[in-house]
Amino acid sequence: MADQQDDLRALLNYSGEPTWERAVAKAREEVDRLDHVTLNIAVTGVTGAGKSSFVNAIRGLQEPEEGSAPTGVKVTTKKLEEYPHPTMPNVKIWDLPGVGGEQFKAKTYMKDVKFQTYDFFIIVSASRFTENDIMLANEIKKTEKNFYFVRSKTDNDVANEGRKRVSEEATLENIRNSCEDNLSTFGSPPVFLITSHNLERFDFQELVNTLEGDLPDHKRDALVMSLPVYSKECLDKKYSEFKKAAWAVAITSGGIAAVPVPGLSLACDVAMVVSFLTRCYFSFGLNDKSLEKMSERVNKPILAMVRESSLVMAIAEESSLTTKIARRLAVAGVIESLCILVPVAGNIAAAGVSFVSTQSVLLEGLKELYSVAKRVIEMAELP
Ligand SMILES: Nc1nc2c(ncn2[C@@H]2O[C@H](COP(=O)(O)OP(=O)(O)OP(=O)(O)O)[C@@H](O)[C@H]2O)c(=O)[nH]1
Ligand SMILES: [Mg+2]
Repeated sequence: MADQQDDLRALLNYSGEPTWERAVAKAREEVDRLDHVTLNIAVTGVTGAGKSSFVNAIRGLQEPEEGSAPTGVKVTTKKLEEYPHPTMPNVKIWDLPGVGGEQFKAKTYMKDVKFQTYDFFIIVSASRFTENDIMLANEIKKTEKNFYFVRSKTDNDVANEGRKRVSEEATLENIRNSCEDNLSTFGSPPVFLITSHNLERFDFQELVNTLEGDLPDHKRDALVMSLPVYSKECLDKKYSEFKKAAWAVAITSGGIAAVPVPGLSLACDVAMVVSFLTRCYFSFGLNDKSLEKMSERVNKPILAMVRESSLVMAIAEESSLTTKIARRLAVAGVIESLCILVPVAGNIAAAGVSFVSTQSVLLEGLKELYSVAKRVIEMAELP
């Protein structure tokens, strides 16, 4: 009885709601949002600006990987292409041709690309922003959507100037000044200097911080969860988003919201726990594909190290069948390893302790995945 009281108190506390019913309703809403929130990012700019490379970079893909946008030195993006995120299909990045081509005239551009679809626009340039870019920014402004100027290929400039013994700081300063001049008729908005080959360099984090500040809460969560892991700061943000969501998943999982049923021994509970941790696993970049890429990039055997975690291994076995199937296949093996990880999970028998216990399983599982992901970042020597 005392346990049930504690449980209820904890549940109300996490939800911030005064009653059980309202807490459960809010939890369902949060979980639903986690599953269904959409985010549509439009990337535009002149031919060769680096749009497709940027689209790939923010989806954590590299050409010629399956699902990546084709890039190259000849004109490759002629029509608008939709690229769903590889593990979060509701997050879509749209590779749009720049204004000024045969099919995309400035006057009708916004209508032609169905501007209502997008949450915001990224205008990419590899050098100066053109008249067309500025015209486009003006058109976007009229629709009250947000847009951001991104200067790509900064790595090339730093390397080229470096050969002339110009420091990185001086080069970045020069590019920034020249972009500001270039956009002076537009009130010199901020320009984010990036390289699609290494998101951890230059202003990419600044861009993400700015987007986060401008997006509504649920869209911001989708952005944070979907970005590839390129730095410890980025991983920490993801960890804190997932931690924030754990209470809602714990309430919604299985019987707690309905009739009293045994906690983790029930398939639906298990399915939700597996599904939540599988989502974290992908978001933290712990899946084989991401790790292989990382290992190759830094030339270190990261994959082998990560496989020392029994939880990661258990999820890896399930998730090879995709998250959706893992959700249905609440295989006991995964939960066994969770139980080893979290002793309390083994004791879940009564519905009365279900919330606190399920939540602690989620949080402990999450912590384990986070600590493995953090070791990956350290090993890869990312900032
Ligand atoms: N060094 C460097 N090269 C880049 C970067 N972004 C793109 N590139 C290269 O620039 C070329 C053009 O890049 P794309 O991403 O295909 O450019 P795009 O804007 O999609 O081009 P179109 O589809 O033809 O309009 C490719 O060879 C890329 O590898 C970058 O940040 N740094
Ligand atoms: Mg392209």
